[in-house]
Amino acid sequence: MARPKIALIGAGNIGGTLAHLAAIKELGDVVLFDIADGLPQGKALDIAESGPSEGFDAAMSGTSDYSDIAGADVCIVTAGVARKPGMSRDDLLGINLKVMKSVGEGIAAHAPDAFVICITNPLDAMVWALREFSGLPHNKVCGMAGVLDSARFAHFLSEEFNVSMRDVTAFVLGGHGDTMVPSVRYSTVAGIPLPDLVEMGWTSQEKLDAIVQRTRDGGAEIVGLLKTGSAYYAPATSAIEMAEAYLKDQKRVLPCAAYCNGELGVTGMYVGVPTVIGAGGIERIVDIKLNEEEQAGFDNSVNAVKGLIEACKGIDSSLS
Ligand code: A3D
Repeated sequence: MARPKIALIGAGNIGGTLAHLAAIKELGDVVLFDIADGLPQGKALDIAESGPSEGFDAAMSGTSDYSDIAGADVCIVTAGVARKPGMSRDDLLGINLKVMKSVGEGIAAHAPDAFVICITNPLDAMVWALREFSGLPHNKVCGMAGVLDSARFAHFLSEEFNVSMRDVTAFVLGGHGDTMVPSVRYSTVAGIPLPDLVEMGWTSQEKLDAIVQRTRDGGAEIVGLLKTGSAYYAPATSAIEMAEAYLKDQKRVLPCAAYCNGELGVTGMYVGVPTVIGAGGIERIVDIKLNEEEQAGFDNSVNAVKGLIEACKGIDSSLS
């Protein structure tokens, strides 16, 4: 059977890391696409030359021609611009919306059967726009954010409790922005919910609140340290986890930006919710019940995303 084909639209920091991870994990042959002359070709050749040492079988190529993504099984979209210090994700909206239009049209023309994972910020609005521009089915277009935000939360928790990250399950809902909702009640250490761990004296409520806030600010913390761009190792790893779930029909339960049709009280937009990812794409949204406080935080986050979608419609009249 032929290897799956993975198209990476955007060959910058995340795109290059995605290509390297996809190769090392032998998920399929990789095509890097970018408008920057020589960048996708250069990264593809560099990664291919790591093959003999790493011992992977995966073809690598770089291109600026959409016809080369033809028949891709998975497209991961990072095209656009990233944050610099002092910028919010929302500041990227105008520029990246235009990019989503060209990417959406490129995917629709050449890879209409692909499972599409958007990473470009502001995430929840960009994945909505990308779906609108591409016209692909809603279950085949999603956004990566919840896996990353949950991984950040899990990392901070494992440090606080001094336990293996493998035993921490953390869970972040809502839009990928300052209003995201790290769920304390649904996050556990080996199945023990965080509120129980506070009662058991493993940590204090104050420390837990600080970890929740650090999770919300996780992207900005890295932007502040790097000064030239935003995080890319963990974002790429998170998207590869989602792509692998699709390609191997793993039925993974992963939080991601999915199109809601009434689930969690949301209709007609993308927002971070727990989903099941398998060969059918987003096969299911896990319609969990939130308590009053969680629902208020989630609604606030949904409203922030709605505002961004309205702003997109104001910029591009074809979206209204
Ligand atoms: P960067 O290294 O700048 O790469 C972006 C690439 O996109 C560059 O190589 C550009 O040449 C290319 N590009 C620009 N316009 C187009 C176009 N029209 N078609 C094809 N390629 C184009 O950024 P990055 O890889 O660090 O980040 C990419 C995006 O991901 C940014 O929008 C970030 O804000 C976002 N991001 C999201 C998360 C989430 O968790 C959602 C995390 C980190 C970064």
